Amino acid sequence: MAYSAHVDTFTRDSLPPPEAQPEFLFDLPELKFPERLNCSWPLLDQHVAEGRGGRVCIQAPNLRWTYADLQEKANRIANVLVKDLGVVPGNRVLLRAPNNPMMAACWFAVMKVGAVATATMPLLRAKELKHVISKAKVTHALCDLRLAEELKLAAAESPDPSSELRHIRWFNDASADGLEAAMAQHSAEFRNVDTARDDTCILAFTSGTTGQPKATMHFHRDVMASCVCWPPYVLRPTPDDIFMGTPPLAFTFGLGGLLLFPLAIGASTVLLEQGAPQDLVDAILKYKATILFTAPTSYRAIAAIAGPLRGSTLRKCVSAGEALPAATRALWKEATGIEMIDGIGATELMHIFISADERDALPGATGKVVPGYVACIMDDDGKPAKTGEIGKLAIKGPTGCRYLADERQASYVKNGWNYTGDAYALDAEGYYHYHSRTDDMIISAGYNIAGPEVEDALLRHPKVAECGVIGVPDEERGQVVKAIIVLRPGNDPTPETAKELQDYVKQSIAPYKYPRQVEFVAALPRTETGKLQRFRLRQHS
Ligand code: 3UK
Repeated sequence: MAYSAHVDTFTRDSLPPPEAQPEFLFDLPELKFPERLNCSWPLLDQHVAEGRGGRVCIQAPNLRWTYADLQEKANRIANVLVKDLGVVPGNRVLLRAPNNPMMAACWFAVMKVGAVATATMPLLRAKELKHVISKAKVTHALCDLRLAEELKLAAAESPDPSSELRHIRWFNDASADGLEAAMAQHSAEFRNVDTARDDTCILAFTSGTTGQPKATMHFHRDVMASCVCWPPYVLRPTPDDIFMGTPPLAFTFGLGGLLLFPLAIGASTVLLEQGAPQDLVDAILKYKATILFTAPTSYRAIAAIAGPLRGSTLRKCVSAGEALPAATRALWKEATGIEMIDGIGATELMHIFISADERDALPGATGKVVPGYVACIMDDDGKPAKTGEIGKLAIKGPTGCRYLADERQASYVKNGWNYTGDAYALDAEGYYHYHSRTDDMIISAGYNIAGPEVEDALLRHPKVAECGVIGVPDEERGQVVKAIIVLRPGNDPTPETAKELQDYVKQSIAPYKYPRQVEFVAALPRTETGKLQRFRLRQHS
């Protein structure tokens, strides 16, 4: 390990012991990072140093920053952090905002000062923020003024002495004590802290569909590893691409797709605070976006109004966060003519590790393992499963799971492999086929049934807008398949409609998989990252 720049050693002291960590692979030549690495340099400062400072970097409503502009803002904020707020390398700085340019500038400022960015989802409430603050021992916060309320509550309600949140600065704030006023008092120059490649720079919280959210730790080298694996080998963007999308920057899917990947190649990004379907279609046309990142349900919702996107500048559409039903892929292609790029990623692994580009896409499969990573499907004994056999997905690569002081490290990492919690099968061509989360497999009368397969069958019916399929307890069969369905406008939630949908499923997949129970609802419970919350469907069933 290179000597650390961290003065505050909290994250280093909270790393899982070496034997509990995954094995890391650095086989590709582009993964041989120098020992001293601050990711702000290759992502931002180097562009300016090499004469690309005038290129457009970030756009937002009524705003256009070049690389030099972003660097100047980040430098000023870095000076505020160090000189006004007393940040030392290794401190955890909480970041909280909708996706906007100041959030991006703050993120780079945290990298520059060698601190640890702890970004939080905009919708988190005081109770959840309190957990983040105490778990990460957050010392400082930079927060969009419009999201102040819950953070103020969380900070005030933390009499807990372990909570050390000492300094908060609000941004997008015109007042005399806001961050912008402080920035004006400081120099536009800042010398980046000389961090080690294995100094932690981000703490990313998992979405926590069950139990307390876990904090994953990523180093400067992990940030750069995510930029040199999936993007150049699968996405293949160019410096003229304009990136856009909906995932929050607090979610590593959004951080990569909407900030790191465009900047890694000197391209540009459009940061939008609102991601409703119509906002997105309008913004794609207005900013001439070429690459879109969002979740499968969002593609389904946009497809209905995506007509104007056909023949527009949009050329690549990335789907991640949950399984992409073949029905949704087909719907999007019909609406726009574009074949989607599916990819599975995880907060624990930073970004996407199995994926296929638009030329190699195989409907119903996620894709092949991304260069830099290796994958294995394991049977219940932890041995490689046979081709075609469903098992547990295990991954190794340049990034991997390091939970901050969490016993659950032992269930994610075993024998050096990262177990993502997904049931997959590998085919003879090297494509990985998603079945379900390992603990979501439905077992009914001895049959294993994967909810997403039944969902895909239902989604092909023109009356179905969205659906979730779960197993519910049943005396006779152990479990039976239940579908919770949102109908498209203009259709009636009647027993006849239920019967019609059940018959439709029986005709398209093995009849034993059809949903014996059907319930119609107005909306499905989802996380801020677009994931269906099956445990909530099960709770209310
Ligand atoms: C599921 C998928 C099937 C899967 C993420 C891209 O989703 C991300 O991270 P999370 O930690 O969740 C990880 C879990 O989500 N999943 C994600 N993508 C797919 N399942 N097909 C997919 N394409 O269960 C996985 O274990 O929230 C996604 C990049 C960065 C990310 N953090």
